[in-house]
Amino acid sequence: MQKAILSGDEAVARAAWEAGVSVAAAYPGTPSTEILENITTYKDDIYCTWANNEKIATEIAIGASIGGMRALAAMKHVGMNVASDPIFSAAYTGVNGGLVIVSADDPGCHSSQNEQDNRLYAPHAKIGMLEPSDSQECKDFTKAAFELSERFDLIMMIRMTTRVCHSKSIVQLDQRENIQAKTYVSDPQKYAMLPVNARKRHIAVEANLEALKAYSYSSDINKTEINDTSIGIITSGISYMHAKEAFGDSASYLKLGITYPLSDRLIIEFAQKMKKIYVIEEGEGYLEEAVKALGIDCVGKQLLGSQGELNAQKVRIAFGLQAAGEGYATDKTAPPRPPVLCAGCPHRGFYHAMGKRKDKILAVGDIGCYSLGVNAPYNGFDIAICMGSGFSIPIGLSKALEMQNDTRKVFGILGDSTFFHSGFNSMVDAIHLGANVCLCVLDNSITAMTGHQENAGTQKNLMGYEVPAIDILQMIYSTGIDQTCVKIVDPIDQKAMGEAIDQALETDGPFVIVTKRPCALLKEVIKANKGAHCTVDPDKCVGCKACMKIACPAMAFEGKKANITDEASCTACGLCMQMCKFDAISKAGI
Ligand SMILES: Cc1ncc(C[n+]2csc(CCOP(=O)(O)OP(=O)(O)O)c2C)c(N)n1
Repeated sequence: MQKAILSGDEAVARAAWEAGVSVAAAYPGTPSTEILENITTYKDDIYCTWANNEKIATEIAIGASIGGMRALAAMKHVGMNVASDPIFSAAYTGVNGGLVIVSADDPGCHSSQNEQDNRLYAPHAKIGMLEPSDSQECKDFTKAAFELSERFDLIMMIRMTTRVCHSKSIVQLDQRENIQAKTYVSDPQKYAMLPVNARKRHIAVEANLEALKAYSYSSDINKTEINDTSIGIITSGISYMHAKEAFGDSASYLKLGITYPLSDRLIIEFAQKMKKIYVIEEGEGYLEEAVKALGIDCVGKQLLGSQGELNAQKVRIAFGLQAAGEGYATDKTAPPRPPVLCAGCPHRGFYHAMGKRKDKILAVGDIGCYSLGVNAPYNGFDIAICMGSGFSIPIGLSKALEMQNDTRKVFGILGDSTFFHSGFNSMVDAIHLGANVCLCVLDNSITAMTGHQENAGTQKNLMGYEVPAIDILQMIYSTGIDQTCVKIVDPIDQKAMGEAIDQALETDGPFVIVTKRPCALLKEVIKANKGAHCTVDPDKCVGCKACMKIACPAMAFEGKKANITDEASCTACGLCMQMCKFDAISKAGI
């Protein structure tokens, strides 16, 4: 049998193909992004697409499922908040073709605005949940999830975490199953969630969950390992790996693969064989609360806490085992390296121009590469909560300032992908309400932060086909905003950028700035810039450090002079040239 070394995300993609999935949709988000990117490998068999947001991705998958095909939607944990509206109601309808939602959680907030534990969604939304621990399980559980979804008429969730998504391990490969499409039969009582139908479907989903719970007792997706019975560990997902690494064979394990609904019987029978029970889990005390609710005495969260990622060392320390030494320790510490905007990043020009007018502005950011503008030297904004809120928080904030006679103008900042995700909805309200705000769309023609995914503004889709790019400007004009209050600028051009911001500051009411310049790391941009870089004439440089204020990582100050120390990453954007009053910087290699 063929084997491959796959990441968890790649294994889920493979599972989708092997399970006969026909439609897959997602909005990118670390650590889930690679699932859809890898599903494109199978684009001859699976129609796969980025959606504008997670709610839409989920609804595309729901549509395909109702239409009789197996379908998958993938998202990062916070994406599930966006998708929760359709998930909670489609949970009542159940499925036709199997429907699987993948939630990739980010304990430790490596690349997220929070570290919510999405296991809590499963009981709340009334969907089944499986938690793989490694890549083989990612494949096996995802395939099983499609079967369980159809067998029990439930939406199934695969709940992963960063280490499961991104670690690689050996996976056995199988062939694609030949899954027959299920003919769509009109059935509004099942699929039209009006109150009269929803009440009945609520009864149905509870019964279906009970049936899955009964199945869970004897399912081999849950595993019991009996070793020494003085300690019994109840665990799931990546936490199983950490527990096993810390305790080895000195404890027994109940490794739960089906973590909703939990099999009470399985937990009770395991606990009865053990002297004491530890619950080892990352994040919230989800399993622990369920175990305690069965009247079983156990320890877990009081020792492990709920913040950050778990690892074997944390487990050892929490449970009083001998800490492993050398393998984990080093006597060197790396200097702190906060993430910076790349050399040539168009967002740098925007933040520099805005920074010069900072006393007149209170800015709200959003989630994207431009989030890095929060750091010094830009200190570009004070507030950032979630995708899209960069254009709606300013509505309330500007009112609050107005009520306190604070004359600063509130700026909202978000990117093209975030604009399509949910930013446009907020813009419509801001303009409709006549809010005294300046809304800035930093359009770099790609979803950069998550690794250059296409979005509705790009001319290619996920499968690589040509598609019409949706024009952001036409969308903005469609709100009916006075067109003299919309400025499109190249953010590197500091004169134009400054003038646009000044005009926004002089305008009472809504103003929109669209900065348009592609991400410096786009393949086409790199190709077009090949060999081009800036250079500093040391004879003209007076060492005033004015050019250092833009904090470009291609530049450094050496021997009392500025220098382009990293010519390879310099894109010759020319922002530094505009900072120099002594004409010491010029472009070369063009
Ligand atoms: C609800 C939600 N979904 C997905 C993400 C992951 N994510 C963070 S930034 C980002 C894309 C930002 O792209 P864009 O707005 O175009 O800005 P850029 O990074 O290109 O500057 C995504 C998808 C998230 N943080 N929250």
